[in-house]
Amino acid sequence: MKTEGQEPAVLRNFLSKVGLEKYYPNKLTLRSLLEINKNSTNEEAVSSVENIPWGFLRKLFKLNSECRSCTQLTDKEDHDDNNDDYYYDDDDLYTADDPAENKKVNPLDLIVALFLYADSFLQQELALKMSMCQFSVPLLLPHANNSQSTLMLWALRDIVKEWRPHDLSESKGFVEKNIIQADLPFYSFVRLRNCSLSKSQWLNHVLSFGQSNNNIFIHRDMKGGAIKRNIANGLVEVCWYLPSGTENLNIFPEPVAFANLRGDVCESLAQFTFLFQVSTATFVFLDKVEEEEHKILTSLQDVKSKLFFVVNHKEGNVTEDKVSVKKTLKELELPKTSVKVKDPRVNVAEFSNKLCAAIKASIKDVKNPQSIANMLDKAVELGLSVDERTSDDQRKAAEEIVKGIGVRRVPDYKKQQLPLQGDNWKRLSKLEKEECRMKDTGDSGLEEYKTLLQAEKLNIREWQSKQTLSKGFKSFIEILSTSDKEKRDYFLKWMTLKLNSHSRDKLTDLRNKFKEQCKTKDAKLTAELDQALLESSLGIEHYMREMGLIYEFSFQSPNTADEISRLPGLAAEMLLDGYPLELLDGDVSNIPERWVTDVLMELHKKVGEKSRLLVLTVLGVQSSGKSTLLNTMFGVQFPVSSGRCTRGAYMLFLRVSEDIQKDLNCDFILLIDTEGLKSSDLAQLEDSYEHDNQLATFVIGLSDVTIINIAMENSTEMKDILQIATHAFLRMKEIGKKPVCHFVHQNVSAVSAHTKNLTDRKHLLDQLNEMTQIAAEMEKKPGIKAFSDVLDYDIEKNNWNIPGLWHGTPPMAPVNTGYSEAVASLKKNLLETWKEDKHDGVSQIPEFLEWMKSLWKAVKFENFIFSFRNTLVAHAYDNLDKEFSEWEWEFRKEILSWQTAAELEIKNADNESQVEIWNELVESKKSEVLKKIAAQQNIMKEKLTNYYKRKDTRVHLIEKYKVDFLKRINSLANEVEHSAYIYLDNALKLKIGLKEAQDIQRKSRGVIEERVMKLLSHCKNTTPPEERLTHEFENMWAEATKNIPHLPERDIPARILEQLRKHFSNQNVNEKLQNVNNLKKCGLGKFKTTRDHTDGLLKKVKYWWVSGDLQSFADRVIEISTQFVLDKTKTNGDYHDSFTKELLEKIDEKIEQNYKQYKTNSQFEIDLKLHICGIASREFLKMHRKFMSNNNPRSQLEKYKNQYLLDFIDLYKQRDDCQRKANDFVRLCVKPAVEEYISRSLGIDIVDQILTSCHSAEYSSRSFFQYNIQGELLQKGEFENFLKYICTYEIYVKDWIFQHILQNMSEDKTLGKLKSKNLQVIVNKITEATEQALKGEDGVLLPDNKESITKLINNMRKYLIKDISMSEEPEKATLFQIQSTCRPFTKSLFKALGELKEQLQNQFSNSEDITETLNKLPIKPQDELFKRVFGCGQQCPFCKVPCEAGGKDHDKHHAAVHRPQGLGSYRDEDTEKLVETLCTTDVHSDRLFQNAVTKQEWHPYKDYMQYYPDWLIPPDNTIEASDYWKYVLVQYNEQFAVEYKAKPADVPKAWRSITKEQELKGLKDAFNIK
Ligand SMILES: Nc1nc2c(ncn2[C@@H]2O[C@H](COP(=O)(O)OP(=O)(O)O)[C@@H](O)[C@H]2O)c(=O)[nH]1
Ligand SMILES: [Mg+2]
Ligand SMILES: [Zn+2]
Ligand SMILES: [Zn+2]
Repeated sequence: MKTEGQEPAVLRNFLSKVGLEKYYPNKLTLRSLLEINKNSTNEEAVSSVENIPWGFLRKLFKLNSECRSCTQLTDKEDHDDNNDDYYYDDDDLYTADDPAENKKVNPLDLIVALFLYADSFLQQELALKMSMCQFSVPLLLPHANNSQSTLMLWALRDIVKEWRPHDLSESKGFVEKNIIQADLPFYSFVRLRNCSLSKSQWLNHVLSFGQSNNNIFIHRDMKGGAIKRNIANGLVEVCWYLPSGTENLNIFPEPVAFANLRGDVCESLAQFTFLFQVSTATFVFLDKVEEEEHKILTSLQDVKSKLFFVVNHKEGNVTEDKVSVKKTLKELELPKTSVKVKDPRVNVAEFSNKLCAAIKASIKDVKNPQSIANMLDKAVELGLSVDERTSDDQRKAAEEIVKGIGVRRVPDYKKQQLPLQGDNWKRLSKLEKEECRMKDTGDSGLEEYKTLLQAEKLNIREWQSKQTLSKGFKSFIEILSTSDKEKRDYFLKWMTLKLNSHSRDKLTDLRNKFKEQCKTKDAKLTAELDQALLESSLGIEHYMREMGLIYEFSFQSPNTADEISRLPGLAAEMLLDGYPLELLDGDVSNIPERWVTDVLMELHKKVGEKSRLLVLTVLGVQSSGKSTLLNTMFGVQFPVSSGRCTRGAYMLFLRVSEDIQKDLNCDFILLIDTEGLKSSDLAQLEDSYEHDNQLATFVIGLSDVTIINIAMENSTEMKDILQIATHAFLRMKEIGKKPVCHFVHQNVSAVSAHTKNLTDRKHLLDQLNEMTQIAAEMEKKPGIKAFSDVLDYDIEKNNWNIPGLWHGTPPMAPVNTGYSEAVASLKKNLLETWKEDKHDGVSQIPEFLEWMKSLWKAVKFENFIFSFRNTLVAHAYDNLDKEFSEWEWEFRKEILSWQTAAELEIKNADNESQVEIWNELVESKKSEVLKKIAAQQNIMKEKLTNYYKRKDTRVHLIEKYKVDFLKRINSLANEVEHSAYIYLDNALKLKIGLKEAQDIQRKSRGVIEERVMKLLSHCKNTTPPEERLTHEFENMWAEATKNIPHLPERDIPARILEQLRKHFSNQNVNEKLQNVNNLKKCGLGKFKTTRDHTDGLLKKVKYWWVSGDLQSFADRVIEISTQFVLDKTKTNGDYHDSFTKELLEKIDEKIEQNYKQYKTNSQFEIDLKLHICGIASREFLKMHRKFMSNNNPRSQLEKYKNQYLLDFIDLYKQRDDCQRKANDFVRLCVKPAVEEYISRSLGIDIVDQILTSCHSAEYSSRSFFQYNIQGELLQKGEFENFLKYICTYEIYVKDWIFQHILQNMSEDKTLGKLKSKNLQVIVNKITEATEQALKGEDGVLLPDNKESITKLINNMRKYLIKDISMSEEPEKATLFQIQSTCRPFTKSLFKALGELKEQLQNQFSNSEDITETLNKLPIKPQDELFKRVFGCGQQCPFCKVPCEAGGKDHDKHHAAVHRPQGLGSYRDEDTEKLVETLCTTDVHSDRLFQNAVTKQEWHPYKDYMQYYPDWLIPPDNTIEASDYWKYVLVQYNEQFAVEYKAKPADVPKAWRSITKEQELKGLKDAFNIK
C-alpha cells in the first residue's frame, strides 16, 4: 500500500469527512476498541459525521445486523432532497454537490474506509463479525479508485464456517473449515457501465432462497445504499452459500462462493481480470455493451463455460443497445444458455430461479474447485498486492513448527514435544487431591501415608523439571520472546490458524463419531472417545499451557535459565494485549499456581500496581453459547466452537478507560470463561459431577459477578448446573463472599416472554430454594432455607431473557438483532448496577491471587466450608482483633483508674461516721460504676461500628465475626462489672476492719498522751536528773500500754468452710459436706482421683487411662487454684470472703469447661473443692495473721514510742524541735501515702509501658504472642518447658508473662523511672497543696501560731483528698504537743518533703526487688496482660492446642496449628503408643476416634463437629505448617512417653529430617508472620 501523504484526493477527502485521517493507514487497533469506556454503558446516538464510523463499529462489535443502516445522521431536513436519485447509482448521473451529502456516508465507502484504517487484527475481527451477521466481506480492497487493490487473504483467514453437505445429512454430521481454505466453486458477478439491474439485489435473492431476504450485499434500496460512493468502486466482496443439510432448504447441495465487483468493469480492470481467471464462472450484468467493454470482453480467454450474460430487457430498449449485445455475443461465441435475459414479464422469483439453475448447472461441470487461499499466486501474477505477505516470516516460522508434527498422531506428538502436560501432570494433580482426601491410606499410618504422597510428588516435580525443551517448542518460545509485539501477534495468529487447520479434520471426524456414540449410551466407549478427543486436540492453548508448566516446575532445579524466568513477563504482556490465559487446567483439574501468580504479579507491576479488578464469570452447560455471549458483550475473542477441546477456565483482561475507572471502581474487568462444564454427553462419566462442582465453586468464588447461562429450559443438565451453582453460592456466603448473580435464559424470544416467563421464573426460584436446602444440608448449615438466604436475588432484576443467536436456520442465518440488543442491555445493566452499588471490597491482583489459592485449596478438600482458610480473612480478623485489644485495654484502664479513685474515696471517708454511711457510699459507687461501664460499652460498640464502616480494612470479609465481637464487648462488660464490685466490697471491708484497730489505737494514744502530760508535770516538780527521765518514761509506757486489747483473730478456715457450704447450698450435696467439720485435714496430701469421680459408663472402660487423664486434669486445677490463692496472699491486705467465692468460681469454670471430656460427677467436685479449700484455708489464715500483726494497735503504737519519749524530753526541757516533728510527720504520715499513690497506678503504668515499648508486638495479638512464646521454647529447647507449656498451659503463660515483665522492668531501670515519674507528680501536688493550705478560706495567710499547724494539716488533707490518704493516727501522734508556730513548722515541712523526695528517688534508682513490688501492686500488670492474650482457655479436644480465638465468648474455638495428638497424651489403646497423627490430618481422612465424649463408640473424625460443635478444626494438607510440633515430637518422643506412661509414637521417617530451621519457618507460616 501507498505510504502516507500520497493517497488520492478522493480518499483523503473521504477520510477527513469521517474524521479518520489520523488512523490512516492501518492505525486503528483492535485493542483500542476493547477498552471499557463511557460508551460501554451509555451509548450516545451518532450526532456527527465523525461519529458514524464509531457508531458502526460499536454496533458491529455487538453483532448488530442493523449496523449498516446507521451510516447517516438521523436528520429531518433531508427527507425530500434526493428522492429522484434513487434510480441511479451511476457516478456520472449523480453529480450534485449536495450539502446534505456531507452528512451521509455510503455504507460501502465506510466499510472500505474501515478496512483501510484498521490494523491487520482489527481487519480480521471486522471480517469475522461481518460474516457472522451474514454480510459479504471484502475480498479485494481498492485503494481509492482503482489505483491499487489488495487481496484480503489475511483478513478472511479467521472466518470459520460450518455446514452440512448432502452426504452428511443422514448422519447429522457437519463440516467445519476455515472458509477460505475450502475448495469451492467460485462465482463472480460484475457489471458493465450500462446496467439497470442491481446485481447485488439479485445475488441477495439467489442466496436467500427459502429464507427471509438477507441483505448479504448492500444494494441501492437499502438505507444509505443510494448515496454516492466515493471510494468503494473496485471493491470485490465475497460471501458464501452454505448448505444446512436439509434438502428442501438448500439451493445448492454444496457450499459455493460468490464474489461481487462494485463499480463497472472498465473502471476496475485488474479486479475483473483476476476474478474472471479464478472464477468457475463470471456473470456480467448489462443493458448494452460499449466499445471499450467489447474490447475487454473479447480479449478474454476460454469464455465458453465461464462467462454468463445477464441482460436487462427493458420495455422500449433502444435497438442500438440490443445490437451491441448481440455483436459481443457473437464474437464470444457464447451458447444461448449463457445468456439470461430479464424480461419485464418475468418476476423476481422466476428470474432468480433461472439464475440459480444456471449456477447449479455449471457446478456440475466443476472439476477442480479452488480455495481462495490458493488464489494468492494468481493475484501476485496479476500485480495485485496480498495483505498477508507482510507476515510471511511469521507464517513460515509457524509452518515450520506445525510441520514438525509430521505424520505423527497428535497424541504422540504431544507426548514427545509437550511432555509436561502429560501423564505426570495428571498424576501430580491426582496426588494433590489425594493428599486432601486420604482415601487410599491402606495399612500405613496417616502421617506416614502423607509423607509418601509428598515424596512421590517431589519425585514427579523433579522429573518434570529435568525435561529439556523440545526443538519445536524451543523455537516457539524463542519467537515469542524475541519478536516485537506486532510480529508476535502475527506469529500467534499463524500458529493458531495452522494448528487449527491441522487438527480440524481429525477432530470433526472424532466429534461426529462421538455424537453417534453418545446415542448408544455406552459410558465406557463415550469416555474413551472423550479422552481421544482431548488428546487429539492441539491448539495454541496447549503450547501456552506447556509454557506455564515449564515455569511452574523450573523452580525445582536451581539453575533456572534466564529465558524461563522471563516467561511470566512475556505472558503478562500477552494478557495485557488481550490474549486469554489458562487459569485452571480442567483436563487434569489443577492450577499451575506459581505460574499464574507470577504472571499476574508481573502484570500488576506493569500497570503500576493499579490493578483493581471486577471479575465477571460465565457458567453454563457446554456449548450453550457462553463464549459467544462474552464475545458479543465485550468484543473479545474467546474461542467459539461447536465441539470441545479443553476443559477449564480462561481469563482475559479488559482495560477500563480512565474516564470511568472511578465510577466502576476498577482498572480492569477480568472475564473468566469456563469450558467443558456439564456437557450432556459426558454427564454419564463418573467424575464429571465432581469436576464441574470444583470448577464452579472455584470460579464463582473468584468472581464479583456471575452469569449463569441457561440455554435449555428444564433440561436435566440445566438443573445440574443450577444445583452446582447454588451449592457454590452457599459456600461463598459461608466464607464471607457474596457475588452478584444473573441468570440468562437464552433462546427466549417472544415479545410476551417476559410476562409469560414470570411463572417460569417463579418456578426457577422454587427450584433454587429446593436446591439451596439440599446444599445446606450437605454443608451442614441447616439455618439456610431459601436461595435468598444465600444471595440477594430479585426475581425481576436477576433474570434476563435473550433471544436465540441466529435469525433463521444456520449456517445461512444472520445474527438475530434481538440477541444483540438483549446482550447489550445486559451488559449495560451489569456495569450500571456495579457502578451504583458500593463496593468496598474491590481487590487488586495480589488479593485476587490470595483468593485463588485459598479457594483452590479448599476446593480440593471434600469439606469446602470447613477447609477454607484465607489469609486475607485471617489478616482482616487479626487487624480488628489487634485494634479490639486496644479498645479493650482502654475500657479496662478507664474502669481500673476509676476503681482506684473510688477506693481512695472510701479510704478517705470520715472515720468518725457510721458503717452504714460507708455502706451507702459503696452502694452509690457501685451504681456509678455501672453507668460508667455502660458508657464504655457504648463507646466500644461505636468503635466497632465505625471500624466496620472503614474502607481500608476489608471488613466485608469479616462481616460474620461482627456478632462475635459484640458478644465480646458484652462479656467484657460483665467481667469488669463483676471485678469492680468485688474491688469495692473489699475496700469497704478493709475500711471496717481497720476502723476497729484504729479505734483501739486512738483510745490507747489518748491514754498515753494523758500519761505523758501527767508524768511531765510530775517531773517538772521533782526535776529528776536527765537519765532518770528516760527511765520514768519507760515505766510509764509499759504501764500505759499493758492493757491495750488485741484485735480478735477470725477463724478463717471456718469462714472458708462456710463459704463452701453456701456455694453448694443449691445442690443436693450438703449431706456429703455435713461430715466435714473443719478443713484442717483437707488438702494436705496429694489429691487422688478415684473411680467414684466419674459417671457410670466410664467406669467400665480401661480405667488407668481415663484416670490418668482425669488425675492430670485435677492436678492442673489444683495448681492453678493454688497459684490464685498465693497471688492473693502476696498483697498486704486482709482475707476476704470474696476470695473464696472467686476461687470456687474459678474451679467451677475449669470443671465446666472439661466436663464433656471427663464426665466428672458431684463427688469429684466436692472432693476437689474441699482439697483446694483446705490448702486455701491455711494460706489465707497466714495472710490474715500477717495482716493482724501489721495492724495490731499495740505494735502500731510502739512505732511512736521513741517520738513520745523525745517529745517528753523536749517538753521537759522546753525545747522545740520543730524540724524533728516535721520529719516524723513526713515519714509516718506522708511517706506511706506517697508510696501508696505511686503503686496505685503503677500497674496500669507498667501495662501501658509494655504495650508501647518495643515489646508491644508480643501482646498485640494472640497469634503473635503464641509465635513468640513458641519461638522461645524452641530456642531454649528444654523438654520440661515443652511439657509445662503443653500440660499446664495457663500456668506456663502466666509465668512467662510475669518473667517477661520482670525482665522488661529491670531493663534500663524502667520500673524506677516509672515510679520516679509518679513521685514527681505527687510531690508537686503535695507542695502545691501545702502552699495553698497556708491560707485560710478567706485567702489570708493563717496566723503564725500553734493552732494554725492543725489547720494547715487539715487543709492539706482536704486539698489532697483525691490523690492520697494520710492516716490520722500518725498525724496526731507526731504532732503531739507541738510547741512551734506555723511558719517555722512549714519551713521544716518543706525541708522534710524535699528530703523525702530525694530519699525515694535514690531508692527507686537503685535496683530493688521487682518481684516484691509487682506482687504488692493492687492492679497486677501480669493479670492484665494475661487477660489480653489468653482468650477462652479451651484446648483442642484431640491435641490440646489452646484456642486462639479472641475473647472468652466466641462462636467457635480454633487454633492455627494443631499438633500430633500424642503430645496431648493421646494414645492407641491397644499398642499404648502415643498417636503421631495431627487432628488437622484426621479430619479429612476416613479415620475414627473414640473417647469418653463418644461414650467410647467409634466415630469418624470428619464429623467431629457432632461431638465438638464449638470447635473448628480446618483440615490441612500442608506438611510445613506443623513442622514445629513434629520436630518437638521427634525430639522428645521418649521423654513424652515416659511422662505420659505410654510408649513412644511411631514417627514417619520423613519427620526425622526436619531441621530446626524448617521448624522455625513452619512456626512463621503457621502464624502468618513474614
Ligand atoms: N442456535 C444457536 N446457537 C448458538 C447460540 N449461541 C451460541 N450458539 C452456537 O453454539 C456454538 C457453541 O457456542 P459457544 O459460545 O462456543 O458455547 P460455549 O461452549 O458455551 O462457550 C457456537 O457454534 C455458537 O455459534 C444460540 O443462541 N442459538
Ligand atoms: Mg466456550
Ligand atoms: Zn487439635
Ligand atoms: Zn475459644
